[in-house]
Amino acid sequence: MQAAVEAEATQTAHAPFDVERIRAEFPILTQQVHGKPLVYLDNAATAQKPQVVIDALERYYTEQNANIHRGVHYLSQLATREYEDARVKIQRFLNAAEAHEIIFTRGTTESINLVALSFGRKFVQAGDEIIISTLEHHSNIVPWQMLCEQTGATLRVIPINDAGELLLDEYERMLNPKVKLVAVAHLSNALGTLNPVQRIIELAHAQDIPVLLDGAQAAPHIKVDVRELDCDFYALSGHKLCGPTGIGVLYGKSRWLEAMPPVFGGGDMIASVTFEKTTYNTLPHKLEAGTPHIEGGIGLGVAVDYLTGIGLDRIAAYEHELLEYATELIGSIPGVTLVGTAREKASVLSFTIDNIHPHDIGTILDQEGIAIRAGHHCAQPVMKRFGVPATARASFAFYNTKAEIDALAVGIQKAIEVFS
Ligand code: C6P
Repeated sequence: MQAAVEAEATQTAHAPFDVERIRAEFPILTQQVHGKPLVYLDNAATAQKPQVVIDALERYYTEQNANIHRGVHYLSQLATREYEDARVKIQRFLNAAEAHEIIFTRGTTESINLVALSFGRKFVQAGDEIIISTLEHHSNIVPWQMLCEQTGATLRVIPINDAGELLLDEYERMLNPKVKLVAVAHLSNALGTLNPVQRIIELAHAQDIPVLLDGAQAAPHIKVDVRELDCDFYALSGHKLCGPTGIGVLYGKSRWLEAMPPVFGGGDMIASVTFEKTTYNTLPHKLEAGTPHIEGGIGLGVAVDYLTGIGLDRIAAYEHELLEYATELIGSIPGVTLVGTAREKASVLSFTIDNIHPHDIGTILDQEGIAIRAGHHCAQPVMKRFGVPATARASFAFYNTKAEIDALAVGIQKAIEVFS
């Protein structure tokens, strides 16, 4: 099956990118909203689902539903196999060395909290330091703040320039033996900055400091190879990868995951339990207590195979074209200011318009059937850095088109007219 997925990817690698064919695989995209064709440009919040993923969920409940890792009966074994096969699909998607390095979680937020609670409990103490950056989503700020409050460690923040790029020299100066972890976004959700994560990791590893990448935004848009990156942890959310909600992944190198204590106790994570002493299961189960999101894991496996079938490199190239087109078109509308103009960007166009609150922009665009996000994007420190309370954010996926970006430009002009 995997060979078939990879063979298809190789075959399609040189074919033209047929966006209409791809769009036909996403039933939701044919909808009308407020009497207008839906233009879905809120992909950084969550991606739409192709029919194959929807079918997998239906198939699970009509043909496979059972609890896993517990039953000797047919359905339990079937569901277990499907779930564990999905883990292997995700292992391949990220090029992890071992399937047990893929821990299923509820999403990026839980993945990062798991590292903060488990790695943090074991390896972080008073006087230590954790490094994050100004760009982070609250999910990669608050867990570390909580850890620092509990342990007496200090949170240090890499500054950014006016384009929204990390100041690497400052980062290099911040590294020292007290730093126990560097945790940064691979791709910023608020600005679209693609961070130089390879360099960030090299610099940290030169001082034996592990690195966690928040891959919530990057994983759907660029090929992620955790072994090539050599990151220690990688967190992602299934729902942003065309998979179901409520499922995500923490990738961790075996040596860290083996050393980390479980955070949640319960079924599946134990080897044996007596009232005197409990011993824990092996990876990945040690870190996955209780009945998991079985159909979510299976659906995510189907989703990553679907993306591999199209080819992440082709997705990245096509989306790059869309972003360049949108940057040029929207950025040249008088009154529009782009927020986040890094040299390396992907998928996200954040902007403000003179004298119009981003929520009003979002509401007017919604009347045109156009879905964008308006607000602080769960990244309030980024907004503060740019001196704005909020931005409007259009975020692109491989099923979007230039015609949809044209519709966005027309909608923005309309908003400007309404408020002028
Ligand atoms: N950003 C956005 O609209 P969860 O909610 O756990 O699936 O993902 C959290 C998260 C973590 N890191 C980054 C970089 C993110 O972008 C997100 C989710 C969405 O930008 C919803 S706030």
